[in-house]
Parts: sequence; structure tokens; C-alpha cells
Amino acid sequence: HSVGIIGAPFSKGQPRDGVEKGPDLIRAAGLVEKLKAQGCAVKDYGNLTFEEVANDEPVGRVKRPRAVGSANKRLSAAVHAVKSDGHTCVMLGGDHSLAIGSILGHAASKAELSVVWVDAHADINTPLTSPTGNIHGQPMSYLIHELQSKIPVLPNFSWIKPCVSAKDIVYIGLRDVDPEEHYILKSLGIKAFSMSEVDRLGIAKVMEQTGDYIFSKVKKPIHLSYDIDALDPSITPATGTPVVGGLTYREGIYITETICQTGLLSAVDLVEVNPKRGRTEDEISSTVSAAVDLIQGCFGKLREGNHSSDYKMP
Ligand code: DIR
Ligand code: MN
Ligand code: MN
Ligand code: MN
Repeated sequence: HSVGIIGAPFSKGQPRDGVEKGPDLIRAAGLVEKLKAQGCAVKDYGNLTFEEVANDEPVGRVKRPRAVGSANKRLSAAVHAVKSDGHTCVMLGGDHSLAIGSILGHAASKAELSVVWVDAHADINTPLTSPTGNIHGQPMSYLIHELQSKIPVLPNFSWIKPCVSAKDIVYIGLRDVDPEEHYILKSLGIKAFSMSEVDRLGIAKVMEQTGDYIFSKVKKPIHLSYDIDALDPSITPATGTPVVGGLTYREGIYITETICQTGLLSAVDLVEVNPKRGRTEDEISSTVSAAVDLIQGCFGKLREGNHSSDYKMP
């Protein structure tokens, strides 16, 4: 695997300080070294810098639209460049509003994408349905063709054009979905494995059906957008909006192993790691180390063990 890493220390898609520290913490836990040790070629593109936006007043309910719009424009160009260099792109967040730029930048280098969204939340509120106004609860709504007519004009959002079809999206891990979001998921017929389906089917069948669903037509490159709050807060408590009853560590890792085995993984987001939400050092390190393990799983690390094809026994 050839991996290109972009850090996106951005937090203005939600109100809690600290999530901008995610990229550096995940690197400090040894991400690059660990990926290299498992045989990946890794290029770290470093952290993006985002300009301060003055007078970023809410527009309707939407909070900080100008900052979010401009940060994502910058991120989309960076992701596009990583894809043009031929790498699988890893975007370290930052909050989940960054999926707008990550997916648009990825889509700019590919005809069409499948999106696998692993999250406690659906992040599909429109600016008009959002109960909070936080854009990290809305990124999907800007990206889906079928919702385009429901999206009002926002400052610094005019460059954003939808790039995914409702039928090319799979959700895994949902357990905190607003009524308006539930209506959108049902009316667009979006494939979703909530925690109820994980309970009913088990994670192996969920991933088998995810594969059947996204490979039933042409095989499209996969964009995996992984919110760390998909995992249970007993494992990943250091995040802005933890929700009880989440994926176990093993279920979370199994998702990455099976997505890796499709051979179609083209970009990964790992978002919402927020050290300031951890109450102890252990809570922070458990969250960060799970994030590293998930990314390692995306690039071939197996729990059965690995060895390289040119290994010679002494
Ligand atoms: C809620 C919470 N659905 C919202 N969303 C979160 O603000 O739209 N997304 N926490 O990550
Ligand atoms: Mn999210
Ligand atoms: Mn691509
Ligand atoms: Mn979430």
C-alpha cells in the first residue's frame, strides 16, 4: 500500500475545543512508523493551515459557515493532490465537517465513489433540518445528488457540488439519528446498518452484506469515513459526542480488515478524536491508540499476523 497522510486540525464544524489536536496526537502515537513497519510506503503531507475567518456569523441555524466552507475547499485541493500522486489518502481530523472537502477532493480524481460511513450519527442533516446548526452533523447532505434541491446558499459553499448517489452509501454503527435525518435516510432508501443490525446479524454478516451491496453494480473506489465515536465510549471516550452502545473494538477493527480486503479502499477519514474530552490520560491514550489501530487495519494489518512475501526463514 502507498499511503498519503493529510492532517486537518480543524474544529469549527462543532463547538468543542480540542478536536484540532487529533492529527498530531495520532502521529505522536506512531502512525507513520507503524504503517511503514507493516510494509506500507508512507508520505506524510503534514498539517493544513486554515485562515481565520472574521465575522463568521451564523446563517439561519448554520454555525461558522465561512470557516467551514473555506477549510474544506483547502482540504479538497490537498486530497485531490494526494490522489493525483497515486496514494490512498488518509485524512486525520479534526471534526467530521471535513468529510465535505475530503470526499469532494477524492471524487475529483475518480468517476464515482462508494462511501462507507462508520459513525454513531448519520451526519445528514441539511442546514434547514439541523437541530444544532453544527456542520459536523450535516456533511452528507451537501454531498448527495438527491438532496441538492434542499440545500440553501451559504457563504463559501458555492464551490461545493454533490458528488455521490444515495445508492452508493452504506452506514454502519448508527444509534443517534435525528427524526429529520431518519426521514431522509428512509425516503432516499439509503443502506444503513444501525447498531440493531449489528446486534441482529453480527458484524461478519453486516460486512458481507455491505460488500454485496456496494459491489452489486460497477466496483467503485471506496471512501471510508470513520468517526471515532462509532466505537463504544468505553474504548474511545475522548470524542465530542460519545453515545453509549457502540461498536466493540473488535467490531471496529473487523470493519477495517474487510474493507481493506476489497482492494478498493481509496481514501480514509479518521475524525473526531478530541483529547480535551478525555477525563484521564488513559481515556485519551485508549482513544488515540484505537484510531491508530483502525488505520493500520485499513492497510493490511491482520490479527492473525502478517509476513512479507519475501520473508526468508533463518
Ligand atoms: C446531531 C449530532 N445529529 C447534529 N450530530 C453529531 O448536530 O446534527 N454528529 N454529533 O457527529
Ligand atoms: Mn460524524
Ligand atoms: Mn480517488
Ligand atoms: Mn459521530
